[in-house]
Amino acid sequence: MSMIDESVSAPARVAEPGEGISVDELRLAARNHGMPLEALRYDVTPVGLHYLLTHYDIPALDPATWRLSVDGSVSRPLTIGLDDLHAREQVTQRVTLECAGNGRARLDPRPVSQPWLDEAVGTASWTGVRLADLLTEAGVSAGAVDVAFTGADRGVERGEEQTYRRGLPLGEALLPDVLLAYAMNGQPLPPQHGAPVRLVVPGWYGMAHVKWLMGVTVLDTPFDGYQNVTSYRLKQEPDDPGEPVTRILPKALIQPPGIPDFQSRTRIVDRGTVELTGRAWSGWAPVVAVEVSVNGGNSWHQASLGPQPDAYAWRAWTWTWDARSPGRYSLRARARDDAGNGQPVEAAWNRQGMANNHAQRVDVVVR
Ligand SMILES: Nc1nc2c(c(=O)[nH]1)N[C@H]1C(S)=C(S)[C@@H](COP(=O)(O)O)O[C@H]1N2
Ligand SMILES: [Mo]
Repeated sequence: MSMIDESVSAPARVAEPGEGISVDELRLAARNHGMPLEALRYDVTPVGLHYLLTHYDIPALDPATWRLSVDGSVSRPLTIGLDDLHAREQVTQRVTLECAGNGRARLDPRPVSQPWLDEAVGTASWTGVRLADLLTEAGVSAGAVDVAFTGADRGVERGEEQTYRRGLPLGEALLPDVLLAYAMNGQPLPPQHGAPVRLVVPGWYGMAHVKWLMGVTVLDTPFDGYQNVTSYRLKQEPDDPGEPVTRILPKALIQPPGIPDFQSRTRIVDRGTVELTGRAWSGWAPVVAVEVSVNGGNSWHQASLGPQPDAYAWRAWTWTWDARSPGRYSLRARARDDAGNGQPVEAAWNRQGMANNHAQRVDVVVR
């Protein structure tokens, strides 16, 4: 690790009251695009519409010479090429990914970082091999506790030069649904989503799904890297150690109805019956209820749920809105999962703006 001057790498901070989004944040937002919300119509998000987040640069890896090492506290370290991965038993799973910073731009005060509103989400069909199969082949030592996943991308973050690296508790890494994925929606991974191979940890927020994977290292001491110990923590004060960000809290999104106003994206619909639809997901347990409210208050209407596809993929919901009177409305939706987790209507504040599952608001003018 080397430290870089503060003029190059600003310390974490929250915006001053009334401080607008800066050019630096806009630059991040333009690189790390969201999913256009009309793409909530798809069961599986087309690759180019899936949200994207990359801390540093997209690295260029040659699939022909790429090798993955599986090492650390194992009895038989492995070095594996792409052909070798392709020759192994293949698994395909539909998984909803959401960035842990989704919703951050609505917090007040606003944590200065990638300024997501509601759109840092997407669902893909991932194909690859089970991580557990490789770990079993490598022979995990008895005292192992964590597994570290190292990407190929390097940069500076809050003054600390680093390679993107995340740790996962061994028990989670051994779950049978964790994949080393080499295909997305049936095609080889595109560069921006981690080519040639990325980790997919169904149910976890985005940061766990390490792209451009180069190394899997079994550790017999807890992983203490930047992306687990400093970043991705739920904390109120800068020096508060905080709790780690893990699985995705339940969330429902509304596919915005009608047509948008270009600038404000306020929706315009004709009065009458409006079929509202959207998606809901949770990384803890299947979604069991979605409710919709019109103009706030305590009146929540039960939506109908579509089938639950794979365990960690979003499910569709619908609710018929009787929008008979012209006027301005604000629509909200909230989901609840089978583990009893729900969604707050107002955002719960934390310093990094992580894991915020407050209810989306869609403004609609009925004409
Ligand atoms: N190597 C590497 N992996 C990474 C990241 C990164 O910057 N580098 N970003 C993470 C974060 S914060 C998110 S939200 C997801 C985004 O995955 P996507 O761009 O395929 O949607 O990738 C994760 N994996
Ligand atoms: Mo993220």
